[in-house]
Amino acid sequence: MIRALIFDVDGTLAETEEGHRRAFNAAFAEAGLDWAWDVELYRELYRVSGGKERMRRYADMRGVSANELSDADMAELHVRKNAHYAELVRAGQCPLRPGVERLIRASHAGLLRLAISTTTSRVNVVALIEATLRPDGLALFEAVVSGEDVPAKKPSPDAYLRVLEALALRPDECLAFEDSRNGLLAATAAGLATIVTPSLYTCHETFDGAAMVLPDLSDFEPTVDGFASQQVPA
Ligand code: XBP
Ligand code: MG
Repeated sequence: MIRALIFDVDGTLAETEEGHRRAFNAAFAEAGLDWAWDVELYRELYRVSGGKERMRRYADMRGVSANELSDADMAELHVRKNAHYAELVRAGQCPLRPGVERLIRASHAGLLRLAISTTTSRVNVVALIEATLRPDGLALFEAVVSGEDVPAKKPSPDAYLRVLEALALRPDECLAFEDSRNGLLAATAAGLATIVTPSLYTCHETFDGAAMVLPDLSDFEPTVDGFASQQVPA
């Protein structure tokens, strides 16, 4: 019996990565760095989960050492980047994907429990949910596990295991929603059946092991013992 739905954030609730990419670039320019991430480069960097980790990978690619750009510098850049991201989100630049609000509200009204498992930072989760799921937003979710809450980011299952622990449910009592291969690997490693809706930065990935791959959640229905959708799988 399905008792809870667990959602990834970036790419799954909303197409956020263009917002993150633009916010990174704004923070780089503000800091006087000659770094500019275009779509092609960001697609490559996106394989690294986590904004700080992604910046460190790029610094390595450019041969910029940790002496030149310390972890504290990275953390400061990331705070600025997240501030730019919050501004974009508040300006309506990252609306929810089709079917997401309907599914969340119908499930909540139908007494399914809801949770979030993400590798993004908590401030970004809060900014997105407050801007898009008004007025109750975060109160709809019983557990929110974000990047800083776990030792390892996706594809590690840590964020999903932490959610299951918080909900005190078994994996077969929950469904996970993801948009990326790293997210799918994390959810399946935690034992969860996973619905994948590929997004802008993940549509070229492969999703072996997904319970279902759909273009979006516009007609997705959780049922007592599973789920249904009339859409042609992606
Ligand atoms: C996606 C990510 C994040 C975002 C940027 O996380 O990998 O790193 O790209 O956010 P998910 P931060 O799909 O699990 O939500 O800069 O806060 O890391
Ligand atoms: Mg995602």
